[in-house]
Amino acid sequence: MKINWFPGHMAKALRMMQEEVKNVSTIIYVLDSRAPFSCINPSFLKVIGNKPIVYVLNKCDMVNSDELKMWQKEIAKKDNCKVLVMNATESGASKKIELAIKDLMQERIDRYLEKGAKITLKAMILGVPNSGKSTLANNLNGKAKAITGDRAGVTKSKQWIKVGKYLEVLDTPGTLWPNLENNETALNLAFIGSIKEEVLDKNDLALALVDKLIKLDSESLTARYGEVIGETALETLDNIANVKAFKLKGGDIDYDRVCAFVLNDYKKGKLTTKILDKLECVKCF
Ligand SMILES: Nc1nc2c(ncn2[C@@H]2O[C@H](COP(=O)(O)OP(=O)(O)O)[C@@H](O)[C@H]2O)c(=O)[nH]1
Ligand SMILES: [Mg+2]
Repeated sequence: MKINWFPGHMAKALRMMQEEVKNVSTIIYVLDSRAPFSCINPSFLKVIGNKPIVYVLNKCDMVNSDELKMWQKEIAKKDNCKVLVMNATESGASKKIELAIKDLMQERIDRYLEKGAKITLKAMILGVPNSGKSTLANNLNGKAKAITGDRAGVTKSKQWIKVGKYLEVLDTPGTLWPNLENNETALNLAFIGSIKEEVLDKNDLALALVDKLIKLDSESLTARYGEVIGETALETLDNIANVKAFKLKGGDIDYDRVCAFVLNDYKKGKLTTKILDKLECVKCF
C-alpha cells in the first residue's frame, strides 16, 4: 500500500513555521511514544536549524515504560537537547517542560538578568498530526486554549499560548513531508492516527497492522482475541472475524467491520504496548 498525504495546508504551515522560528529560542518536538522515529519529520530540519530541542515522548501511557526509558536514554545522547517522557492529558505533566527549557536556556537567562533586563522565552511546538501538540499546549497553559481532537488535521493555524510570566509557546498544525518513501514509517504514521483516514484504505491498513503485530508481539493478539494467529495476516484477520462473529448476511466475513475493529483497538491502546519502531533508528536522526 502506497501512502502519501501532503496537502497544501501542510506546505503553508511549514512556511509559517520557517518564518516564526526566527522569534523562538527553543523547539518542543512532540513525538508519539508508540512510534517515535516515524514521527521524526525531515522537513522540520530546516525549521529547527541549530536551536536546542526538548523532545517530548508523549502518550507514554500507551507503551511499555521500560522500553520507553531506553528510547529516552538513547535520544538524550544527542547534543543540545532534553528528552521528557509525558502523558499530556495529565494535569501539570508539562511543568517539566518549563524546567527543561530554562535549563537549556540558562546561559542566556543569566546574561539578561545580569543586565537587569526582562526575558520572555519563546518556544515552538512541532510534531506530526495527532501527536498531542495542542493537548500539550493546553497543559502548559492550564486551560483549554488550543483545539484538540483524536484525529489528524485539527489544528489549522498557528496559536501563541502564554505559559506563566516568562514563557510563550506556539502551537502549530501537524505536518508530514512530501514523499513518505519509507513504507514502514508511512504505515506506522497511519496506525497512530497521523494520516487523515479518508486517504487510507482501512482494510489494507488493518492487514498491515496484523502482519506487524504477528511479528512484533503476537501475544497482544491472542490476549485480546484468543487463539487467532494463522499462517498469514489474512488468515489471522479471518480468525478474529470468526471469534467476533463479524459476518455478512450470506455468512461471508465482514472485512470492513473486522478491519475497522482491529485498527480502532490499536488506536485505543487495547493491543500492543510495544514500540513500533526499532531503537537503532535513533542513530538516523
Ligand atoms: N493517551 C493519551 N492521549 C493523548 C495524549 N496526548 C494527547 N492525547 C490525545 O491525542 C489526540 C490528539 O491530540 P491533539 O493535541 O489534538 O494532537 P495534535 O494534532 O498534535 O495537536 C487527542 O484525542 C488527545 O486527547 C497522551 O499523552 N496520552
Ligand atoms: Mg493540534
